[in-house]
Amino acid sequence: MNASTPTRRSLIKAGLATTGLATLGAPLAARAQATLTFKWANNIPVTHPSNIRVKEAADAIKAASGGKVEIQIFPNNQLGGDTDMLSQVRSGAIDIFPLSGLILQTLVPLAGINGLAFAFKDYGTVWSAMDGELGAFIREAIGKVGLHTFDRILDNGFRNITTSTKPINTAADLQGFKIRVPVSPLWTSMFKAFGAAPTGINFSEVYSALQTKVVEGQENPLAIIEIAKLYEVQKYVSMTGHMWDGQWILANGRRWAGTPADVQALITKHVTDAVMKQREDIRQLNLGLETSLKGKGMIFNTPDGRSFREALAKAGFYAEWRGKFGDEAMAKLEKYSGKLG
Ligand code: X2X
Repeated sequence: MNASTPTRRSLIKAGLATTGLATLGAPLAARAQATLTFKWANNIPVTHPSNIRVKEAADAIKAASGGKVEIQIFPNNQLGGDTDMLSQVRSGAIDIFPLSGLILQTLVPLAGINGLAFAFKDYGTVWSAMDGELGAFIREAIGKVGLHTFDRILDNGFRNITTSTKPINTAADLQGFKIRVPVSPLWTSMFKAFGAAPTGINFSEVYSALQTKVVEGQENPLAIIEIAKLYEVQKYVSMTGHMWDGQWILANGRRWAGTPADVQALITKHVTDAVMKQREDIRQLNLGLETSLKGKGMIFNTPDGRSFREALAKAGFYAEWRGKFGDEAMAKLEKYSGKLG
């Protein structure tokens, strides 16, 4: 990691040298500028639409810049688990890193707000909120900790509970249940409120934690259950749809600020295109995932959401988080979700 520091510094210098007015509007490829390399890292397998579309974006950016702008992708936790990658994107060891808002919550408390249980009834509402006022409000908070956020958030999906032992039909089935949750205050709080025994584990360790039965279950969107092969170590899928989760694409703030405006524009354009295609890919995938996972031996059930909402309300979950997020933020969320709790 250290060996790359001088390179990055000189790249930033090279970048700054081209930000002068004289170069504005000059075609990228024609410029005598050093190659700008960006390290993009994430936590999911290379076959996930997030990685497929970002690879396409990287190829398009490279072609459009005549090879001068290169995005190197490190998928599947190659550079560490989420908690570690978050430190790396802050320090500049990683340049760009998509991360769940709920995990980012350890740094930006507000970024977890979209994960409040049962806030969104469908994707229409999710995109209105996240591409609208709620998303803008969250991005503003992220900007304050020295991270740049691209406007459009990647879809991860509505999350469902899987287990190796039993289907979850009502909140009572979660009593004492050993479940993995991502490392995030909201996630831990939610499953404690259900009466479960949650453990915060980075995704890099989830497969082995399930395999060795350190935990009995976990929760994730169907696309992740399929692509990360969690069906090999889990039997039941309970379609709780208890929250929607997405990944903000974060960039190191200094690196981004030191990137010439036209390179920023080029990257932003292709990253935005990639996100919109990724969302559509997940939509398409979702049409066939239940059938596909059933074919791999998973057993599905669709619980009534009522007992889960009641358990949360009774445990004071909504009241607690309303207090933490504050009235202004809750008003922005509830504009889309309706009154919660
Ligand atoms: O860690 C998870 O469960 C995952 C893959 O869904 C996230 O990125 C939050």
